Amino acid sequence: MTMPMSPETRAALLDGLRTCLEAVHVRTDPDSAQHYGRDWTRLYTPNPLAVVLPGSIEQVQNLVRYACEQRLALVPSGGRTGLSGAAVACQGEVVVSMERMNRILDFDPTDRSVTCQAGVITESLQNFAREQGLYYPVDFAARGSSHIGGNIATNAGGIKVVRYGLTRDWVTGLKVVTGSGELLDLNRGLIKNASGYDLRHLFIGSEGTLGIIVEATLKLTRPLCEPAVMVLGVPDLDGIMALYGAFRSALELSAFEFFSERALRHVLRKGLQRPFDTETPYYVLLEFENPEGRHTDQALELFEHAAEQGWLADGVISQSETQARELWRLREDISESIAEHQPYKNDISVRISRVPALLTEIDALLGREYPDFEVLWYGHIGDGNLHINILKPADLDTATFAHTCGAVSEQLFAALQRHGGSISAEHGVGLTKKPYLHYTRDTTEIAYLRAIKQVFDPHGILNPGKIFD
Ligand code: S2G
Ligand code: ZN
Repeated sequence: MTMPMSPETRAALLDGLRTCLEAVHVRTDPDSAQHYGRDWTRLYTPNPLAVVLPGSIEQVQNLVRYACEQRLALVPSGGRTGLSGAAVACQGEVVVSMERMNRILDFDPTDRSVTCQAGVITESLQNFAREQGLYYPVDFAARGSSHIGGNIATNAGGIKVVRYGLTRDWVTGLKVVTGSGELLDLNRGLIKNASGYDLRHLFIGSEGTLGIIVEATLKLTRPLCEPAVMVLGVPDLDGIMALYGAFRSALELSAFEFFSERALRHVLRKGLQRPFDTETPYYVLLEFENPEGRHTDQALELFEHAAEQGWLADGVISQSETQARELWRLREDISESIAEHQPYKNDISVRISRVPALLTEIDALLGREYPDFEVLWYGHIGDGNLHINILKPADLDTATFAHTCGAVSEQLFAALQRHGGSISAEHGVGLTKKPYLHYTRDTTEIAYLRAIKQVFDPHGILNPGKIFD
């Protein structure tokens, strides 16, 4: 816990912050503390010293230099849609919101690249790309709230990774203010640049602990042409990866997701329709380009073969863009439909080849350890990424529930370690997964992470306590 600050010290620090940017953008009201002091986790009480909203790179540099002088912790803040507490300010830190730095600065049709400030909303960038006849293919349910800067700081993945990869694969340039207040202008949009270490990749996924991302250059691609969506009813876990092998060998998949019947029931309660009459324990949602219905026959042949093999029991293929969107909602609306149950979330990954063995092992573990809890499975199974959500019983207090789930997480992560997996596939480490980092990174590697932190944030002011202490 931080030492209580004297009123005089607090007043002096706030005055100091007001020398870095306009006083109106230094907020200390309780509503701002609540709104900017936390992400989508609900395990921590926001308690920032202040929230500042810089409007320029120079102001961000002034803030960092002042924070260095005063040894003042800064929490960089985007859309705060994170699920690991990485954007939480509960120790008297200063939240540095990039909300005001939200402009698209440049677009080049030849380079097919766009340069934007960190505070651009993901969906705004996606819409801008569409207006240019192009596509920014990193996509997920939080697109309407998340910021590009936060997507880069967490190397956001989402629902199209099987074909388009992660945020990391689309960043061709990055401007970052380091923990010393220096501005780095990295790679500048180049496709090829063999001039030494590629520092941009250190900042991508660094969760605000190495620098404050202020601008990014991102490449764009051609749009998906008439994507078709199939939802398949799957009788058992083995069928899921068998379907993946069959469909990916014949079609260019842009998504391969799965979810359980339990997850589907929560989404249906919000008014959506079942994809078909048959109820099965699991469902696969896959998407592929289908210009003029060119691949429909092939998809239906694959469907028939899979049915003969017993990999699926029923299914539907979208007949229109509207139906494709409705089918996607069955998967994308899961997270929001269960939020009221304050779920304990695990977001794990293994190599695709290890998914069947891991699924079987974890299914047995969770059945044994969580007999009374409702456990939901869903995720980007095509990337080897599973989201396991345990819903908090209404009559169980949050602390007891979190402690119980945390104990099972130790067993879950030990199993994951045996399969060479990661305790965090896409949501990051932040605060919630920090105690388990050693299951994925060994002591040698963690020592190097700390050494890198020391280089870029020598005074330890950037998001201290996130990822590791
Ligand atoms: C998903 C969204 C956050 C969650 O739905 O793919 O990444 O609820 C998740 O786990
Ligand atoms: Zn996800």
